[in-house]
Amino acid sequence: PIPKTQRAAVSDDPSGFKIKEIPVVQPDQLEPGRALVKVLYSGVCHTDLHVIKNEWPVHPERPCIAGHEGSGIIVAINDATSQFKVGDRVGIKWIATSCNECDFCLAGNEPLCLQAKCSGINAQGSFMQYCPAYTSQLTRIPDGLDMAEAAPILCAGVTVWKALKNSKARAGQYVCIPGAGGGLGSLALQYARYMGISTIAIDSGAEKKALCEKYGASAFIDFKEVTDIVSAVKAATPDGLGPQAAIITSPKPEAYLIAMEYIRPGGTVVAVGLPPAGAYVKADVFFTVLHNKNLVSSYVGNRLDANEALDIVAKGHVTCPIVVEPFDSLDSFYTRMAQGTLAGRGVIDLWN
Ligand code: 8ID
Ligand code: ZN
Repeated sequence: PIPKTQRAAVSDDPSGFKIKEIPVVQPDQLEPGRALVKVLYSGVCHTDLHVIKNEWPVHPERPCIAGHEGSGIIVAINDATSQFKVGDRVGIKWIATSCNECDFCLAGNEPLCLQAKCSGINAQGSFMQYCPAYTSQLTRIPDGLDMAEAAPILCAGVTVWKALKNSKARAGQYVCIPGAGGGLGSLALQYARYMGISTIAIDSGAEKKALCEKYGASAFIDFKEVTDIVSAVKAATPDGLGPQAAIITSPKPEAYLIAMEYIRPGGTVVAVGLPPAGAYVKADVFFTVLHNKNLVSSYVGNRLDANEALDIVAKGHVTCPIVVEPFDSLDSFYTRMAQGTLAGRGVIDLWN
């Protein structure tokens, strides 16, 4: 039976959020194109922290419920044309819905759809026990994949998988990952390894160093200890010319000031981390041209990217470095993330 009320992390104003008892949308109240998803686990992305702290130029429609790395089970559905049915294991992503008919959607670039809604911004996210999710962007979770491990793949995993593809780096080459000990970064190290790409990790502290080395990083550069990071990154490649690409997964602007300098001639910097407004990428124009360097960006991924990212985890090529704690730990996860003391990805258990 579906209960009348549920626990949800509701943000009424920019001061933060409270875990409250709120009504559950009942099956007969579900709007067309929606599925009621019983959320089991939700990853805690740094994006939710930026939004909660109100430090982005995009602000949520409050009251809002954040969370965009949800894994759960469909308990009701109001969509006769959907491939999904009650009982299916599904994921809730950052892109909550898209029109799937505009030029962007048709080209597989749903994140650019003008009708797209984002979980926690203008659609309810996964920090609630029963989410009335749009069916248009639900993701199927492969059989046998642990639901807690699946959760972070819905944002962190798909994002870095797509970013690595956008980097054009190939097997045998090197990629530098600033933020390598965090949620996105620790997955990026592993997707890169799966692609046959060597990694250079940048982050800070012994715990993150150990995590990065466990995931195959060929070098770890501590950004709080090393003063000349540019030289250290270049020196970590066999010929000293620098890595083919950098996937910037750091939420701080500093990482964007040096990446164009340390990538290899012909290489590519992929902007992924989203520091507060006012951060800039620094690129010396003369050497950007003479060394033919590229700057691209990567914004989550499409439905196929999500399926691929999950499939790679389901097959055991990537493991999700999760720290699972009860729903009440959400605030504490934010604190640890803000302090930079959380290695891997925090995941909340909505039912504990
Ligand atoms: O689609 C996208 N582009 C997308 C998708 C999902 C998330 C972008 N993001 C953005 C988030 O909004 C956030 O800005 O990616 C960034 C990283 O998200 P995350 O992985 O969820 O954050 P985290 O788990 O806190 O990890 C960040 C790591 O960066 C390190 C920290 O120590 C932490 O381990 N770090 C910091 I803070 N400053 C650094 C620096 N200067 C740094 N690492 C290297 N250099
Ligand atoms: Zn995210």
